Amino acid sequence: MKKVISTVGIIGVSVFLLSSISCSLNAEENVVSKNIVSDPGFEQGDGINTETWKGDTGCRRDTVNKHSGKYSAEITSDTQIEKPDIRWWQSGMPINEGKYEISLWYMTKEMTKDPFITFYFKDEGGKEVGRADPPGLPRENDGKWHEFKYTFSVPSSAKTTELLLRFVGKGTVWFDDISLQKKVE
Ligand SMILES: [Ca+2]
Repeated sequence: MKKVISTVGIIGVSVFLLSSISCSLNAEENVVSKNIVSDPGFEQGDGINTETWKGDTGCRRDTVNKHSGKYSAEITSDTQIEKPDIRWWQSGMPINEGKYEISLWYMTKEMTKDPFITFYFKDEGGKEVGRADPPGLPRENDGKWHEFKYTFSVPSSAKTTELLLRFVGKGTVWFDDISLQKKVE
């Protein structure tokens, strides 16, 4: 009797382990790479120009309104901005051919135009070989954090990408917790 129970026990444990393995494989099916954004939560340094992020005049790290950690990336203007726009940007993120998904958190207050983001793709020599222009981030102007997600394709000649977080119009936008990961086809 003891032997029967232990055999049943072993089979039960094996089935449980096999089903956990298949669950974790399914969970990782869509997103395979690690986040390629450095300092994705704007936590390193307190200025607008660090080794990872650069910012134009009008950018700052905010300690009051943030999605997580100590800081977020704020862009604000009390006059109407058209061209050039105001940008936070990060260059040199390693990338290769395939589909990528960006996810970021943003908050808007009194914005007159939707903030937006742009990707530039560059080859080994740093020459631009393409770009992706996701739709604008809907300006909710409700002082609450919203998640924005977008999937795009990267051309075969691209080796790095530059991400720009862009501001036009008037008001304030905050960005935080940015993730950029490769997806399985
Ligand atoms: Ca943060």
